[in-house]
Amino acid sequence: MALDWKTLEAFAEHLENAELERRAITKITDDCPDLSWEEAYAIQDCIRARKVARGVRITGLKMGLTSLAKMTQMGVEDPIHGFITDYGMVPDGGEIAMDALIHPKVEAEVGFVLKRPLSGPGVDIDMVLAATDRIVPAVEVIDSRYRDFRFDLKSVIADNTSAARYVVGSSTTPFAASDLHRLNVVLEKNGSVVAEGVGATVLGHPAASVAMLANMLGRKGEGWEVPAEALILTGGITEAVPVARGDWIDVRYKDFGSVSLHFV
Ligand code: OOG
Ligand code: MG
Repeated sequence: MALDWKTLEAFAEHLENAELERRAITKITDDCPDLSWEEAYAIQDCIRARKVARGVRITGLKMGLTSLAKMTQMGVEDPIHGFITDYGMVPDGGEIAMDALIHPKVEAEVGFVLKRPLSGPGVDIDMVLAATDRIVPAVEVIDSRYRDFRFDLKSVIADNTSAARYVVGSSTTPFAASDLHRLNVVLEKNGSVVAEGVGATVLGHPAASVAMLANMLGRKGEGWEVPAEALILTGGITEAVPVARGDWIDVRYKDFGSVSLHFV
């Protein structure tokens, strides 16, 4: 790595302050055009360490940009991963304060909880399904710290993949994890359908996203794995939909469950 720890830490502080002070900033690669993938993830790891040092609990991991719709929307080509926190968790039907966010968007996702950890290389869909404890309908609220959500892949990795809030829904019907590629999802804003999608949009099958995460973490090195008992968000099935104060979001997952939230 060309950048020393002091510089990486300074970028992490800059990005985390933007989150905490709800301030949009210019992308990291404007200041540092030669940033490497390793350095981008190292900045994300610094942000994580800063939060953990203040007592924040890491509740899970997330994949991002796993669907063609999202890759096209953001103009990027590869999936990325980040982490989610205890303070990001909002109960189903709960309120999300606009005051604490910059320019939030919502996306329908599927969450996995594993019963045993997985680490690559060589993890495939079948291994993920065999290690799955349960699946849950979930909505992610992303909130890029970059002005107008304008970033490149390395900048968004450093910014913990725009992670902000998430809601886990109630599952009304036991849905087979192996059938998730057939899951139909409808996202409504204030009673009107604004986005629709099917599970296969996520790398062909949402379990493939968990497999890819395990393989990416395996490459990262010793001790990195998809943990058991944590929530793993597999990436947006729908494109991300901007929200404003007063909006009600309802996401219906056919034969699976639903999630609702209110922006106040
Ligand atoms: C990056 C985060 C993408 C997803 O599910 O695709 C993401 C962004 O679009 O700001 O969370
Ligand atoms: Mg997401």
